[in-house]
Amino acid sequence: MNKLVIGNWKMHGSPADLWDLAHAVQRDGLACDAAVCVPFPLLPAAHSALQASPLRWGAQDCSVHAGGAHTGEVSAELIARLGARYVIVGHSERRVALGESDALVAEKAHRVLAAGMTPVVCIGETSAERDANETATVLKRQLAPLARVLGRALSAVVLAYEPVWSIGSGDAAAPGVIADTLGLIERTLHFQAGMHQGAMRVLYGGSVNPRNAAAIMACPGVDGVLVGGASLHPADFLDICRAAR
Ligand code: G2H
Repeated sequence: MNKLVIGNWKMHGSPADLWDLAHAVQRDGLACDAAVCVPFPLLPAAHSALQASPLRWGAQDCSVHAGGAHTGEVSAELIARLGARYVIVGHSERRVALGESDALVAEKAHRVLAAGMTPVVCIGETSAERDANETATVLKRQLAPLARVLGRALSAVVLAYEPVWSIGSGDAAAPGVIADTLGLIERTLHFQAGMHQGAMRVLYGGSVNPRNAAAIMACPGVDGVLVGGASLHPADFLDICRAAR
């Protein structure tokens, strides 16, 4: 399976930035499967700029509700109508700032799948949890509702392991730490959901850049990367995609 590189623009970007990226992809081509997840108001611009491009697009969250009287919410169905293929759910910035629970994240992943898109489910431990040897406990707790809510559909999810201590820090986790933790995730998925190795795509996220991307993507179990800051610069994003080869 091709590696998958997903950009998470967070609360950044503009229609002009999307067109710049589209032109860079048209000029250089894409060396792997890739997508960019943009703020909601940029989804129509992503549709315009990328519809003829191999680069896919997506959102960074969705409502847990399918529709109805939920002021300010955006349903997975509405996102899908704008051509999106991916929706990030459970990013730690939302878990921490908005108190999103493991159960809520699993329900959102279910909504994304029901709307015909791929959920990119983020999991990961804080530095305090790692220091306290609680990484395994935290990851098992985060994964359990996913297995329960999604059942067999779990294999259609893209999982993103993003250690919270690495996000936006400039310090990506060391390849050995990534490989060990992905091994732990794989064993947990086998125990909780009977999943076999390679049954779902697992990405690493946290301070990925053009210099460390090749080493990270060479780690056992890494099927690609979720990229924040470096995805805002087309040249860096495409260099990371090239590192996927
Ligand atoms: C982690 C990552 C993208 P960054 O949040 O999801 O961001 O690459 O800036 O650490």
